[in-house]
Amino acid sequence: MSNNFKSICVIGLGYIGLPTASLLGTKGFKVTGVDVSEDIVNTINQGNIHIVEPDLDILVKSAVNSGNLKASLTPVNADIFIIAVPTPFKENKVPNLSYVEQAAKAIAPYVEPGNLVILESTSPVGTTEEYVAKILEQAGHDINKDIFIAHCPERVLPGRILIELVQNDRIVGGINEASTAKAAEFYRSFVSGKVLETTAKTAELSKLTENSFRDVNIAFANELSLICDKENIDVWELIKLANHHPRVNILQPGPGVGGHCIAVDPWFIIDRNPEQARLIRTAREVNDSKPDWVISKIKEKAERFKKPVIACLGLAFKADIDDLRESPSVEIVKKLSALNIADIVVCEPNIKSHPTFKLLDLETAVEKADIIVVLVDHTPFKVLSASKLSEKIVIDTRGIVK
Ligand code: SAJ
Repeated sequence: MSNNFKSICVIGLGYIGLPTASLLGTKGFKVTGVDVSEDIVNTINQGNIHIVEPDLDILVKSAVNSGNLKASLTPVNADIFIIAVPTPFKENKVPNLSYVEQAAKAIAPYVEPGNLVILESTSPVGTTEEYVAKILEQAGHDINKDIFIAHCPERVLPGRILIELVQNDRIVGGINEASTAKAAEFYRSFVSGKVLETTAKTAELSKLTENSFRDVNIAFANELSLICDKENIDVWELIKLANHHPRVNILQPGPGVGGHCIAVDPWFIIDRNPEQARLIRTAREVNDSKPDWVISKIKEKAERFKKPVIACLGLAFKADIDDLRESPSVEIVKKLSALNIADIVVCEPNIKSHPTFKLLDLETAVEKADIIVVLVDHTPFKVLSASKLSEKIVIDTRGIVK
């Protein structure tokens, strides 16, 4: 543990804040996790969790039981403040920084000289300086003398969060050199990967760049899937073959790109650099148009029936998680239902119920279906085999039915 830092206040107890808070709690820090939701605060204080992530339940229970993790509705004094709130975009794809603003305003009265404030939320270039530092300065802090402020973007992959929180390299960028050094010292106390030092703005853009890189590469795979469909070529076989080249590594096509990161972050670059970010914008458009293309394929097949039963397999935005945020599968099922051309049944093994869709188990959904649409490559779906489904029409957006 870092010598000077003993207590930590984490703002936002979601997919990043909660794993971070509980991990730090088990590393000897006294952690207070703050969230605006009373339900979340109560759940955590009982040693339980409100999200699905491998091993997170064990970690939270152990941190809470040891007395090192407490959840609260309001911030407390601490040596370090970590802001891990969402940074979504508004209707017009303009970043919505209101949660960051609220978080910075909420901690301002509790920050004291010598404290370190870290923004972990994925943020447009300039947010650390123009929002966090500015708000703390307006609250009366001398941001270049009294306190340290840095950005350290989270880079963990949902499903592997606890492993990646420790093992990933981290990029730390302060608003000045002293802030960078303080923040880097803190991360080095619990990260086994490299802690790389830079400026706040470079750290912000590096995170956006990583997710845009992935988005552009998925768009390439999605574009190939349209070309292959037209040419009647198996896109999965094509990619497998092309990837034998030592310098080619094509990603996988799917029903679109979901989640709260890859489908969002590129817009933060485009918003500030509309004339330069041409490829990044096109990739976003290619990926965003994929759900409608999948729907058109389903419609084409459904026309052969009077009113078919369509089994949609998977709602999550990717395999083996319960997270439905920005999920192309949800978009597809919703739009398909609105067309009223079929009876839609849904199977999503990672959630217990859904407010709009009635969920069935895999066997029942498949048995009832005339058309099976694989939307997510969840492990339990991998038992599906083409030979056993020969009576049915299968639209496999993930290439798992062999
Ligand atoms: N997807 C494809 N084809 C692929 C890979 C992914 O269609 O070959 C789709 C997925 O199905 C999903 C979406 O892309 O809908 C995003 O999934 P993902 O696994 O690529 O990424 P996320 O959103 O779960 O997490 C990403 C990660 N970023 C990178 O890999 C560069 C993670 O490290 C970041 O911390 C996270 O975004 C974040 O919070 O920003």
